[in-house]
Amino acid sequence: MNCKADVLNDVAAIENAMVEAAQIAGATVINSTFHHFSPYGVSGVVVIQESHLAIHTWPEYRYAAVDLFTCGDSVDPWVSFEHLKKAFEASYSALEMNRGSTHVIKKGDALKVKPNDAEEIDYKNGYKINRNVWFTDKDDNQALSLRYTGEVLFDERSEFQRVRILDSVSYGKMLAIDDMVMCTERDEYHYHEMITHPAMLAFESVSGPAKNVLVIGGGDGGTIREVCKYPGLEKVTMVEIDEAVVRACKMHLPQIARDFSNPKVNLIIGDGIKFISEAKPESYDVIIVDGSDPAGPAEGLFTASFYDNCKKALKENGVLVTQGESPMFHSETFVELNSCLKKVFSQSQVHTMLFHAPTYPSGMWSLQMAVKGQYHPVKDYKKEMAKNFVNSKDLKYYNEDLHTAAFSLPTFVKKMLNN
Ligand code: SPD
Repeated sequence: MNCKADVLNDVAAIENAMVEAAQIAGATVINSTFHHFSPYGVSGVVVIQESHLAIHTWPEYRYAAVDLFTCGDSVDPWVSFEHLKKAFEASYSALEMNRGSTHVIKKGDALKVKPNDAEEIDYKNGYKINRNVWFTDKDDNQALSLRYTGEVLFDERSEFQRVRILDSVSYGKMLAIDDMVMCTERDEYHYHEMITHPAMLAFESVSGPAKNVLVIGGGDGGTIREVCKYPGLEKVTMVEIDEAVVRACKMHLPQIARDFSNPKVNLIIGDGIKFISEAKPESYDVIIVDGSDPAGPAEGLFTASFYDNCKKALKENGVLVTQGESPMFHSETFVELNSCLKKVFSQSQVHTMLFHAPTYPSGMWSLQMAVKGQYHPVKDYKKEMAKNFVNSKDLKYYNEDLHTAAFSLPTFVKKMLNN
């Protein structure tokens, strides 16, 4: 009652508030659907693994009816209630009803009967049901969904973000930050090989082995794993803002996080933006910016001042590479980052690569490379050297031909970048 009328007519704000209400109460959100009625009113439901939250609003009466259904002890619906009270600036009346309590219902034999879609796994006294639970990485109009088993192996809200490791059905274990896929066991090598090897080998082609490398972000450890494959490497410093990411990946993604104990790795838990602003000039051969999408702590990794500092910290002929989002999904960020780098370096020193990332929205992902020197990462690269490296290290995505192919852009992408 007495809610803010504007909010009650704002379908996006209501959906956000309801999803947040579910999340902060500890629920696992499976899906949400919301509808705006003309001229006034919104109805919607958030399906959670533990049941559902539903709302109907009457903005003209400044009134909303909310049902918070939960199951089990892990979710406290009153936490959702408090959140919504604040979001709608509401006074209220509330009623709690307990239903389905185990003292009034009795477990029958049904669980022992194998349901049609059950997995052949004995789960306590019955069968574990193969649940239809999906993780969705989306913007307002597009999404990528991966089905997962419902197993949440790690779920922590750090000071910076929500860090989760989920068990996906087709892609193995997955690291998700907030609601975005960061990597999965099955396809992580696409990203980690491509963010590392073109830059390392472009540098090596003109200046000899990269000895001192800096990775900003990259908390899962996949990028340092690739960097550590170079015998000429002396030191790789990794600056990751969120220790929870490192901890989660060490625990649950050991194949990706396997090089944290490598003596060449210097792990710093701290702010990469601050670190680079204080870095010694001309100190790194290669800088790899392996951040997440530009929301939350990664936002500053998409700014001119950050790249200006990276440029200063690079040695002559040094190479910078940064994840550049998708031309299809985050078109604006993709274009802005490219143009920002061209301003900081110069038009001829910035090069765009594309590669296939099955578990990132749209599947087409970009990397931006900038060289601090007058050479070209394709024309001046030593293919034979790259081939020997690829064969000796048994890489799975990058190879000496792909080095060239990755810089060949589709016509629409060239046009987007005025190339
Ligand atoms: N939308 C996904 C962008 C992810 C970029 N970083 C991934 C981290 C993997 N090391």
